[in-house]
Amino acid sequence: MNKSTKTNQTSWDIFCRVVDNFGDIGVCWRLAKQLHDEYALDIRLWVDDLNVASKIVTDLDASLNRQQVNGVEVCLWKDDASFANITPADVVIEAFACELPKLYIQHMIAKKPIWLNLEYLSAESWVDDFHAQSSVHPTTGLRKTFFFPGFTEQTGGLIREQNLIAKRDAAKAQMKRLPSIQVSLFCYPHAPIQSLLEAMTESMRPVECFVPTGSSLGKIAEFFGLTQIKVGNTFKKEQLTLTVLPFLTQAEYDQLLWCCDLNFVRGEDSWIRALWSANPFIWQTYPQDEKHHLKKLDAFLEKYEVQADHVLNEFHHAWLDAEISPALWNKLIAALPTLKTHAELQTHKFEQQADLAAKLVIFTKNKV
Ligand code: TRH
Repeated sequence: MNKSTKTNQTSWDIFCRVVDNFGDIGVCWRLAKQLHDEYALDIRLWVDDLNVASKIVTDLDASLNRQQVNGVEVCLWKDDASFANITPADVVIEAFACELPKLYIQHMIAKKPIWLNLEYLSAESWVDDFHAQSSVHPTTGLRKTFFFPGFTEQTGGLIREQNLIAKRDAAKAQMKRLPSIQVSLFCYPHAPIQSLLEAMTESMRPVECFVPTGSSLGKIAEFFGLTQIKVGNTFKKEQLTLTVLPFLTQAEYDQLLWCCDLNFVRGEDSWIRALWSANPFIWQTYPQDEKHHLKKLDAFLEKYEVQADHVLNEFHHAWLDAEISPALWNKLIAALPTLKTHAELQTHKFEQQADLAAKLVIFTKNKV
């Protein structure tokens, strides 16, 4: 632990509501573990759905209301009444505006912990101004600070464990170059999956596509003229070989991202893991009202220094809002060597900034 990032606020509560899929718990679990591992903090992670959580927190027993997993105390966030005898921690993280239990907030009045709302990640420029702003809670007078992760020094930074880059580089040094293109595919089922697979069959180079099991399997089965496919299945059609993988641990998923020449990712957490892989990736933003996700995409592409006429821009927009043609696929594949150089440069740029956990700890230290 770095001396300058030591904090006296040693007990932290993180509240996580599983809204949808795995991103909410994916981010909260990663952060909880990092705060424990790197800063020796006592972390309680309150989760409202232990069944979903157990997909990410692989050692979790979903039948237990409280348990230690990898040094983090994971607790079921039940009803309000279950917080009657809970003393708040020194720092309280309300992830993604999940709304803390009312009784817990009442206990916070006496304790006055540092109360942070951890926001969703966005590369939009307004984030710089809103990060670390606070407001007074109307009924208790407690101050809540809005902590925005982000891509600039003015924001709360990106989740990145201290040893991640070294681990990635060591793993990459062992990898062999293959004649085919290795692709990982993690996407929402509304993506133009069938057009992508069709384009891959006509690829200028053979493609090996790896799909961790999930909600996109139905469309993939349809593409191969089947009603169902399962983990372990491999299919071949012209230039495309597709294999269905099990749902990986977060650590295994990182390794897949490091191995592949191109990664399709989505949501929030897999997006940033793809960034840290330093390999080219295509990000499918989480769909939002009034197509706000397109603005989020453009804001990111700008921070990632992608010009409007660049194939990465064209491909991202086609993946989000249209279809993938064989010509567009082959244009992307032809550009892979330059895309890789671009990815390495960009990743290196963001690696220079302090990460989210470090910024949270520094913030709490400066508060006392
Ligand atoms: O699953 P996501 O779509 O999650 C979210 C949530 O839907 C959330 O409500 C929304 O607001 C947010 O997106 C933007 O995608 P994400 O964020 O990439 O989370 C997936 C997690 O699953 C991530 O931690 C990586 C992990 N993962 C594995 O551990 N193993 C796997 O095999 C795969 C494919 C992913």
